[in-house]
Amino acid sequence: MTSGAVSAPGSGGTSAREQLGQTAAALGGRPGGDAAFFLRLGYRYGAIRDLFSSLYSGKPGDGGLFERLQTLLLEKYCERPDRLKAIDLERERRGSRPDPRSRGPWYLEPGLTAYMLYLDRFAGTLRGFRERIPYLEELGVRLVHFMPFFRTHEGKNDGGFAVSDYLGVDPRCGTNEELVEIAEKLHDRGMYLAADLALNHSADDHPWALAAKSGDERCRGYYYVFPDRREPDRFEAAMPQVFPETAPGNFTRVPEMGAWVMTVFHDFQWDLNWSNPELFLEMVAVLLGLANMGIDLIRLDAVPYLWKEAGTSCQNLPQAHAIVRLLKACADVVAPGVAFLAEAIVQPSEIVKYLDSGGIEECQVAYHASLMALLWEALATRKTGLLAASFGEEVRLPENTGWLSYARCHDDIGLGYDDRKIERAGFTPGMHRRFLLDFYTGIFPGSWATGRRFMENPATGEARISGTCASLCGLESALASGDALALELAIRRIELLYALISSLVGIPMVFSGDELALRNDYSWENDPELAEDNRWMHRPAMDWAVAERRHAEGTIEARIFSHIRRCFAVRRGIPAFAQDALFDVLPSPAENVLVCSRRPKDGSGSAVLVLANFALERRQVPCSSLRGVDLRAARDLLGDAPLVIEGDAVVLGAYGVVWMG
Ligand code: OTU
Repeated sequence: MTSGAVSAPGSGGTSAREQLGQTAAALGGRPGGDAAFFLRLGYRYGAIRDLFSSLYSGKPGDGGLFERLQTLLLEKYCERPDRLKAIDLERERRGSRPDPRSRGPWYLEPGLTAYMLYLDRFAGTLRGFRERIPYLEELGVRLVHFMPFFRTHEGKNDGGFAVSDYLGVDPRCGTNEELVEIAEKLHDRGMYLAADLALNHSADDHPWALAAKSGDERCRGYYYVFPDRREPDRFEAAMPQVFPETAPGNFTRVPEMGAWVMTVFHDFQWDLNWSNPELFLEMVAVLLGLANMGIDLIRLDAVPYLWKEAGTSCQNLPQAHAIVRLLKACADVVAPGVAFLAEAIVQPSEIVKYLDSGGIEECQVAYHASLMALLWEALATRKTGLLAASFGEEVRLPENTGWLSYARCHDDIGLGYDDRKIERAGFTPGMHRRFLLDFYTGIFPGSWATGRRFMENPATGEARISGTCASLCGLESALASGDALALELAIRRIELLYALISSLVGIPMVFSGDELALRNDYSWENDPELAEDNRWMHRPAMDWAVAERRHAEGTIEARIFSHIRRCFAVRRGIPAFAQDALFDVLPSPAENVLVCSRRPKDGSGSAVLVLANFALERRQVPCSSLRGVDLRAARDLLGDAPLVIEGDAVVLGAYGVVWMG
């Protein structure tokens, strides 16, 4: 990994560096203007070459492939707008931790907060979105997380995850130029943009798939295509199913091709064959094309699935990690300001491998799906045992990486808890999962939730859960019954969830509509394109008339919106809640209470205790069980009020959360 490596002899006798230099001139590069590119490439050359050959040596076309990759990187660098190159330099200068003088990477800024939205459902179009930026600023949002908005499959499109043009904005949303303008506008306001790269599969009407269907051999090689069932059957023997109810099996017969195509998700989503270096090069161009539009955080959809091998689960294979590392190294040469977000809904011990594999960077941020699922478990059981046990043993993230924490997102809630920890918390795993499914679908006696089972597997009884934050918290049933106490408790549950994702760990993220307590939207049932997929119930369209009520005192909307805004604002000023701050789960004095201590990593500044009561009744937390905070001086930072003390105990109301510091 020396800079000299770029000068290694190229195939035609001239050095690789000379060849690239000529290419740079041909591309209109300025003399000396590409120094940053060559410096970055030189620094990563060895890593890129080794990863590339570990994946692709011996593949057809091997000889010129690596040179083509370098030329591609240079082309994309030359295309990169100066505005973004300047941002790259600024972000490089910020440096990384643990250098105490550095500000650290942008995505670990203290106080960073995120908001996830579907453009069409939130604002209609990109133009509409521009008008809504002040709304997000009012809430205190800094990172805007767009769901997919590129051209998709006609008809069903899995919420945009069946992409038919990776670099063409869906005309219903707007134009590429408008996207670039939005990114610029966000940057001008000190905000950031996250967007998807659905890199595991394309739509079956992507030009590559269409070409493959009409007999193009090159494009056929971009997918997993088998003439008969022999290979598919070998694969199926060890592969789980993602959508067993609506898309059973992992292969689809395509009559035009007289063949079986791998389709792990829906039949219209064809898995891309990343073992083909030609496909890899295509996708590098896509990745860097996205980066060059001004996207700061690129979400790698379904990243555990990138590499397939018969006889394995086809998830989390070492080559999937090698691909992500190679993509990141390529991005670091062309667009070093860009970070990757891992969409890996697997065990935290597996997720962490997507952040860093043995000191080599992959993604920088990952969704904290297990925290999300644990919070819902604790609400249903009113006990914090499983949450505390799992969170207490939380894997430590590598330096310069962070979590994205959330209560709800566009997907279902999976029940992938660790069985041993379920047992240690006093439950039986199978029964406990069934209880949670019954609870959140309102079947369990006393349940307040109105959710649905998602993707029930009749063979195993397994399922996941759909529903909005508000409806799963009981707001929908409380409004239907008119029960004032139930309503108050539902609101408090939402407040509890947002107070915790804002304080426990990571960048807190609002799923669009949660800030107004939007309830399940049942219109999907009558839309033939959506009717099969009940995740649409928790993707309600923004109702801007309802949003107006956030300013009307006494409304539910005002209460939830101002609570989240307050969580975000207060959190920003607390050094103990910085992204890299330490945390400990303290032994809980009561089975319903979670006590967590957070303190700045470098020892400066004071600790803050996060206390949360998952019970329907008030609870007392004996001061003797709280350490690390000066109890006489402590206040509730979230409520900006003195603590309520009775005798020698701090009092928490029903579902109360206190940030004690
Ligand atoms: C992702 O989710 C997206 O978030 C979904 O909205 C898409 O439907 C899907 O990919 C296909 O593009 O299984 O139930 O470990 O769990 O990629 C959601 C990652 C999913 C998978 C995840 C997937």
